[in-house]
Amino acid sequence: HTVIRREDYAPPAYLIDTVDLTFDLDPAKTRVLNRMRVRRNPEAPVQPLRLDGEELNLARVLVNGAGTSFKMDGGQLVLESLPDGADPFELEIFSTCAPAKNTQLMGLYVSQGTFFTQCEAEGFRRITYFLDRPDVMATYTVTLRADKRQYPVLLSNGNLVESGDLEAGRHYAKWVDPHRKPCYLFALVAGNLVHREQKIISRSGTEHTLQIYVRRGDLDKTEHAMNALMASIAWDETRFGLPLDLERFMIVATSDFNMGAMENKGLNIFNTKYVLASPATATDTDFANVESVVAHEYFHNWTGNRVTCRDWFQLSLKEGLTVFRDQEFSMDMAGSPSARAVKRIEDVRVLRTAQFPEDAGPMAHPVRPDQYVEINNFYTVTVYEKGAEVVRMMQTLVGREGFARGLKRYFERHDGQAVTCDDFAQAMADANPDSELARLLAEFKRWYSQAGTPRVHASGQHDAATRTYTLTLSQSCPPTPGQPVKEPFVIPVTMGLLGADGRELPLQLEGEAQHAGTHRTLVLTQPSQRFTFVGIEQPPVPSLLRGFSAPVILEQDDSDANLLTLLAHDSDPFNRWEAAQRLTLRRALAAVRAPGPVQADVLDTACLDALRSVLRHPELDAAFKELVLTLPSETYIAEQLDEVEPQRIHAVREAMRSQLAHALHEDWVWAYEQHKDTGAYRPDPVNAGRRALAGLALYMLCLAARDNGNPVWPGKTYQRFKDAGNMTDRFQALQALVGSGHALAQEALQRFHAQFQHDDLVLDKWFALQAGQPDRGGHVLPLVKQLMQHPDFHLRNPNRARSVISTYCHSNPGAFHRSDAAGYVFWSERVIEIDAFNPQVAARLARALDRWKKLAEPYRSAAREAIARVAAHEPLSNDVREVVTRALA
Ligand code: B3K
Ligand code: ZN
Repeated sequence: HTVIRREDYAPPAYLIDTVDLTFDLDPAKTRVLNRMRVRRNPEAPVQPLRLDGEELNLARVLVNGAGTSFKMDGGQLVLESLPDGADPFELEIFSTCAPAKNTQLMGLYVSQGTFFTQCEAEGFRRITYFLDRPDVMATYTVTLRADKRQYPVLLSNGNLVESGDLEAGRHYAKWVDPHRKPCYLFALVAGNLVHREQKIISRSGTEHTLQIYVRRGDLDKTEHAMNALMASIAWDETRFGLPLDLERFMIVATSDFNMGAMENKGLNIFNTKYVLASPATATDTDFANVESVVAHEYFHNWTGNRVTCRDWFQLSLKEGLTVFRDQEFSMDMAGSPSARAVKRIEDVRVLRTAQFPEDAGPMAHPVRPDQYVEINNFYTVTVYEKGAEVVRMMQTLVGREGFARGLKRYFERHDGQAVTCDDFAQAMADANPDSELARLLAEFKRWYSQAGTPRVHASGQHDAATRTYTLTLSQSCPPTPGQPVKEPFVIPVTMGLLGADGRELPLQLEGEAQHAGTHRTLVLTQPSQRFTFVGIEQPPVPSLLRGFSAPVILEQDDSDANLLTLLAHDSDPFNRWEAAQRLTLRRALAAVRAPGPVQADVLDTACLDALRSVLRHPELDAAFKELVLTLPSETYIAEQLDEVEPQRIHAVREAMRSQLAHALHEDWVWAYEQHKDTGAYRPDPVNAGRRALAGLALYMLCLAARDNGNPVWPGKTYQRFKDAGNMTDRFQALQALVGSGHALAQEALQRFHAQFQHDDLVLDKWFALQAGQPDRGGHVLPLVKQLMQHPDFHLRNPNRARSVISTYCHSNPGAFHRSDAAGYVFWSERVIEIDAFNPQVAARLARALDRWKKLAEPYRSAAREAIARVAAHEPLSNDVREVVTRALA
């Protein structure tokens, strides 16, 4: 398999100005007529035209209406004798494909009788021969022809210009997309769908039609997505002055989709999971996800579609930036500072539990990778979430207004172009010439080129005689594959200093004429730097990396007393939460490292008291309390250790949970009673936070009941499960019963299945809850195998496969890492089985053993063996091969 390198980028030999596609849709054999206006690229040397194609049957190639000679080379269609000169010529290609046989869900495929497409990154070549690369931008005219009864709705990008009946019960629709676009943004949908419609008038006074297409029966679950879409449109206009540039904007939902959603121009295609939501079937988390994914895809309309990527190495240009934008949108929607902080904490949790491990493992790559075998493997948390952090640091360095200026400059310069991450950073810097970003641009861009999570070590020294406090910050970054040595990063460290009484101190650096308030950003650029604050009477409590101002690991050996002060008083809610995480993490690590069996008293009284005061705090929001009272995850604990014993980590965390459940019993009762009623269901952050805290309380009460055999709380929980007025309350109750292993869980699970067996998305939750439950003596793996035999289990449906298999392999370390290696054997069998029909889903699953080198024996050897078994299997997709090869390297 070939390695594609960023440094090998060359402009395309030809340009395609217009594409006129005609589809005769038929699941078994779809005929595609592709007529393009093509011309030589004056910027490229003269060379043959090589068109990409995959699993196509080629019938005819005409140049300016006449037959031409061509050859095939490794799937590419090569045309050597094309007209000389700069004049455009017409290239017509006729081919067929088989959508019903397309199990990869890339290109044109059929899901439950409806045609869908997925073209990003390289799926368009599975529809027709083309220059399948993002820097070839064309305008598209698309004619769809299909049986009218089976496929009454025919959609493509842009505007509908014509439609009508044809003979033999067929009909047609013709769509014209006025915007030039790369082919990865092409889409079509044909099927029997219904839609919700909304007309809106934008600030400039133009009317737009918004539509959401779903299967009959799902229409009542589209209101939330429509509201999210309208809110996104309004937000992008207000915050960044970016209007909707389409008369018509459509979202279509499908239940067979490899990922979350796709930003095709004017015709977004979504996994049903991120469109459909009703109080009875979706949880608060689902509602929040729908809102943020709708927003994300909508924001791509500017960041991705109007300005796109020159090549796929620049993926973070659109993804990092668009994730940043959807995060900011969700924070602005959340409203209060505390609700914003909750969103920030959730995002940082994802970064730390998914991206940090990636950055420390065999798949580590820079935000802008240098090479890949299969681009689909690089739609990663690094490109997305770390990429968003890089954009966020730019905003920190230039300020909120400076950032909006930079974005404006970016569009002024690059609208309609396919550009690079350098172009984005340059526009940001040029629009803010006096900023730290402009001054340090070359060094800052190391965030794009160097992989690995930097470590920042902080130590402070108070000098009573001079009333100064000197903070020393040092940075280092471990080697990653292909990058043994790193240059220093530009690290914005937002911080404050607290007095022992919790009051914020004025921050004045040596040499400064006056203090700059109690909150500021230090910029670390060297391997080590000292910052001396003056006028500091007493040893202060440092609050560093506020709001998680950089994606780094902060090493700070400050006292428990300092952490308790921060937890009680820090004005930065992120660091307040962080203090609790560090306190409990410290104790977890001590218990994991201690010799002998895991002790029951992992948490000490001081720690429990501190957590109790947060839970009982009169002013803090419920959502925030829930986050503070949630212990660091097993994955996060594992990342802190050089050698990982998953069973022991699981046991320690369970011991801590059980301690929390017992020691705070009265407080959990109080919390449950205070927060259990949220009235008529609304998915806003305040109500969702109350439900989250009530849910955690119920879980804790069931855990305590498990140990003391008291049936009262499990009984109440079962009652709540039955009577719940919304899915959040119902599912939390079910989780509490299943998670605490109570006998009532079986009954509840059966009842839940009977009630929701016709709702795929709810069934996914039902499967996932069981596959993700805490292991008791190894019972989860046999259960997972049993679930795969369930009549409602469908391996080929990505959502369903993930709900059981990925949940078990990725999200249940205590059950997956078995000393008999049976979890790994199961994993290898599933990777191979799924790879045979859907390489993208298989490759994601293949990453569950990324961190095998950290495992203690016997896990480590068993994991290596399992990976080697996958690697040795023939045939294997490029996708899975790349993942396992890198894992074994
Ligand atoms: N751009 C798509 C992801 C496509 C993934 C292709 N393997 C969704 C998104 O990031 O918005
Ligand atoms: Zn995206």
